[in-house]
Amino acid sequence: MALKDLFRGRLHEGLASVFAPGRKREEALADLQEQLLLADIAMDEVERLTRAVARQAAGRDGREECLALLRRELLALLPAPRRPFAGDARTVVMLVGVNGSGKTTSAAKLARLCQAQGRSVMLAAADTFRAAGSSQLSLWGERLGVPVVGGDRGVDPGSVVFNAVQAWQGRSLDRLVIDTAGRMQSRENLMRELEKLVRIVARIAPGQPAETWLVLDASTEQNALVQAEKFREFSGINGLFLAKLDGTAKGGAVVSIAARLRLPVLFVGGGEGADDLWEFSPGEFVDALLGP
Ligand SMILES: Nc1nc2c(ncn2[C@@H]2O[C@H](COP(=O)(O)OP(=O)(O)OP(=O)(O)O)[C@@H](O)[C@H]2O)c(=O)[nH]1
Ligand SMILES: [Mg+2]
Repeated sequence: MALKDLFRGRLHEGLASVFAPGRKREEALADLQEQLLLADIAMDEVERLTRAVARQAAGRDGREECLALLRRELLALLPAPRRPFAGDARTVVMLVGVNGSGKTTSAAKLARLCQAQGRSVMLAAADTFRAAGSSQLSLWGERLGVPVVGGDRGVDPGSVVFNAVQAWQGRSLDRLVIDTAGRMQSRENLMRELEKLVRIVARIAPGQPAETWLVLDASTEQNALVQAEKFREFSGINGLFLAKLDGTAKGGAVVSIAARLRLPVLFVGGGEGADDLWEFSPGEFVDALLGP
């Protein structure tokens, strides 16, 4: 399944009338603004997009031409994509985020992807906060046949991370995916703990974690910016994992999030199964947003 089949924006329905031939310019632009807002793109980006289209669309009135303009402007808002798993560099990935955003499921999906790519992978269950935190990932590990390093509830997550990185190195595995406990970005002590986890990884494996991704729930992303700023401060995120895109018809919020954070969206989660993972492609995403 392609990304555009997972997520179907409704933008095209409204756009048909916006770009109808013979429409008054002001009316059309006001409509365009409304349609973009309905797609969940935030006001700042909507204004940028509308301004850009207005500027360039002067003198042109073809629907196709205006759509192409909008498509190009939407693409320009999204940071250039990156392919974190393209090479064969040994990589530690750390997943961080608020409670329930989809970290554990996403860790399993990434492990599955590594397997599909023929890479050896290990999972680290550094969520020792909740009783079920570690066992949830262990279950995934069993199902997928991927080794999991974990710890009982209440164990210092730092020690789990320490053991996991050592085991990963000792066994010369390609990738290690570390699942961390969900935490509110406003809880300073929990954020400090995350900072410590990153330091532990770096001490044992210099240069790692090469990837630290903020897992965002695509359907409840209102405060994604605040989240991202805090997580960036404490754990240096360099990419976004957008989970639960299947649960929203709106997806336009992705545009605002990625544009403002200047962080590339790397993967998209679209279901509760291990195979429900998509590599993010700005082009495909914008096509899905615009619709057929
Ligand atoms: N539909 C859908 N559900 C998802 C997706 N990713 C995760 N979920 C579901 O969302 C819920 C929370 O997912 P988890 O992976 O446990 O989230 P988490 O971030 O690890 O949660 P905490 O560890 O409690 O912070 C579960 O019911 C998952 O099955 C997705 O891409 N699509
Ligand atoms: Mg979890």
